[in-house]
Amino acid sequence: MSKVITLHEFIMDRQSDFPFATGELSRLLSDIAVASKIVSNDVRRAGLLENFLGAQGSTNIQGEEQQKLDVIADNQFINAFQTGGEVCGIASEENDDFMPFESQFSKNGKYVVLFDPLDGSSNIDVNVSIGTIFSIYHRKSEIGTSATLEDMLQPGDEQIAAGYVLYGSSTMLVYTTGKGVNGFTLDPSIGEFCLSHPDMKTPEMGRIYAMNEGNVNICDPGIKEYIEAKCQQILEGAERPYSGRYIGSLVADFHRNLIKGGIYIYPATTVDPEGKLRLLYECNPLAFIAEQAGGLASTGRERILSIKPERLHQRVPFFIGSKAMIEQAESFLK
Ligand code: AHM
Ligand code: MG
Repeated sequence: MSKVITLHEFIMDRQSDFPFATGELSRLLSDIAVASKIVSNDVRRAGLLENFLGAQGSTNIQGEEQQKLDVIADNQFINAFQTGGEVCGIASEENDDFMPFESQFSKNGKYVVLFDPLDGSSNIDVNVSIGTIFSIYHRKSEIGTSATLEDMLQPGDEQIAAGYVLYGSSTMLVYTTGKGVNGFTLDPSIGEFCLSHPDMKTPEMGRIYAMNEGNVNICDPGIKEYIEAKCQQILEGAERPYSGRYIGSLVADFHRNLIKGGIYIYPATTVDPEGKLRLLYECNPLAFIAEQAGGLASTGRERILSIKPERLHQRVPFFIGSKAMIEQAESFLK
């Protein structure tokens, strides 16, 4: 029987990949793992707990209705970052503005974290997979001072680490620090994330496409052409067309495609002219993971990780997945 490697052991082993590492990033990743175990527990029991399911009765800055679990998860992660000491401020999809942590303890933190505490919230009440997405940067502002907006608005290429937690049929944490992608499955019997998917690589070409096809007539006609020509035809050498698979939960759709190969598309539409997904909390972290696994992420015209963000809640059109499929889709937009 091979030895079980826990996330904690793995993070500690990998610390030596970074010369002069002080252990703060390792502690921050461990804090995220602990918070996500608590959120996983909440998600697993939500139907049994009072005040866990349903709408909170408030909307976030993007005008979307917040679910109770969105807010519970948001508070759980903020608490982990605020008490950990490695983070000087955060920005979350659920909060209007970024949040500098004002204690001197936190002001001495080196990092900022941008995150979506619970993505796919329309799936919460119907027991379908949801996820947490996070992105970590070195601060730009001086250590010892308050975090600034400039700390938050860094291009995705500057990410130090990024990852997601998928609350699916099992709970998984997948992350990268720019040296490949590794996945860990939560073993509920011991309460530990254990290495289950070492050095994840995504197939160069897949046979799955994921898009809310209700949008196909209100987006760039090139997307409809791509789907009709490349996904819905029996192409030479194949027995059937590609499979359409859309959960409407980005982490779950992305994770499936990462493993099996595929493309995920959320385009700009006449309803959402900039796209729906948020550059800082959703697109950048997943783009970092996709590229580290050999895939690609773009707006259809521009590489996601090269974009210089202008606003905290900026949205972008999003194409992510297997390299050959993204390139093919992009060729229909030119
Ligand atoms: P959320 O952050 O409010 O949960 O919205 C993001 C979600 C993604 O998980 C998913 O891929 C997409 O929105 C689904 O949107 P739609 O229902 O328009 O297809
Ligand atoms: Mg989201």
